[in-house]
Amino acid sequence: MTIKIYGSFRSPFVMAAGLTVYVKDQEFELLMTNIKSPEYMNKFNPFGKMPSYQDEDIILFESKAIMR
Ligand SMILES: N[C@@H](CCC(=O)N[C@@H](CS)C(=O)NCC(=O)O)C(=O)O
Repeated sequence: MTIKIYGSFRSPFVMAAGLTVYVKDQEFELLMTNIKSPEYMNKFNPFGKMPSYQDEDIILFESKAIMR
């Protein structure tokens, strides 16, 4: 399954997370969603911020955590 990053490259935090995945030669999809929706906040990021990261059942938020 391809890694999914939720957010927009207009955000420097999303760009940093995306670039980190890219330089590690991992394919990823960039997906935009309503980051304030209950579905997003319950599953991906309780703060309603981007980016969030999904690799199968691993879900991360906070760009610095994603980049590590
Ligand atoms: N500490 C967070 C900051 C994320 C953040 O502030 N993202 C902004 C975009 S640059 C955001 O989601 N803003 C929407 C909002 O706060 O409503 C991280 O590093 O991921």
